[in-house]
Amino acid sequence: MPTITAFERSPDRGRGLARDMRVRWALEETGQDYDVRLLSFEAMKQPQHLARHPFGQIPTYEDGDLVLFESGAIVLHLAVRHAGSGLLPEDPDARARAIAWMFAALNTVEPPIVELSMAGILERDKPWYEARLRMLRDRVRTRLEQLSNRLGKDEWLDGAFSAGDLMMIAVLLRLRSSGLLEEFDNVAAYVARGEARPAYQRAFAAQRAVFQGLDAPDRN
Ligand code: GTB
Repeated sequence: MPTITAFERSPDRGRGLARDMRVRWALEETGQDYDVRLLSFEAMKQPQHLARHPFGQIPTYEDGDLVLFESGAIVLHLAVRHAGSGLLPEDPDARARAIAWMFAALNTVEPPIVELSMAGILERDKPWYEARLRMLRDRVRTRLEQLSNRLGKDEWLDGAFSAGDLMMIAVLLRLRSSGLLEEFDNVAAYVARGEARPAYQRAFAAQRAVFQGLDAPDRN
């Protein structure tokens, strides 16, 4: 059974914002049971974990001899390995486009979102914070508007739900408390559709159970 790593005490208090959530979601979409190794911040920097993850972070994924880091690489591996799960389309062109959406989520949409949330944590007491906040929120808004234009009235980004949607929605969820998602009705509805998926619900409950000190709920 694969083992992933996650925060022993997630700073988000079980709101599913840390990047193990997207891996848990992909594991659930592909129907895999998995173990979770919970790590303190200190343990993440020890040699045992650095052998799994050169940057001392979570999540990681271990299955037999394979050890992987980077949430995008792990989700892509699961989607390829469990081809029947539908996380990647069979048609080669559609598959390439789904992978492009994964990269877009990680490389184009996530960076301004991370910058915005880091500013809220690290720069709140600076005299220029309000001006910078406005600029960072506008940068995120630009991406949301572009995404909204592309999505239009569609259910998912490119045909059926794929790993591209999983990654995009996991990234967009980091905006939940910003109020920005609500400015774009179709994007907010898209995120809600992702959250409503049973696999997402199981993954969310499992990471929340860690915060609440409970056993993970049974899969069904
Ligand atoms: N590119 C890597 C990936 O996609 O896997 C990035 C991995 C990463 O940033 N991991 C973070 C980590 O291990 C946890 S997810 N940080 C500890 C460290 O670097 O020492 C980032 C995260 C953390 C907490 C919240 N939160 O509480 O809301 C949200 C996101």
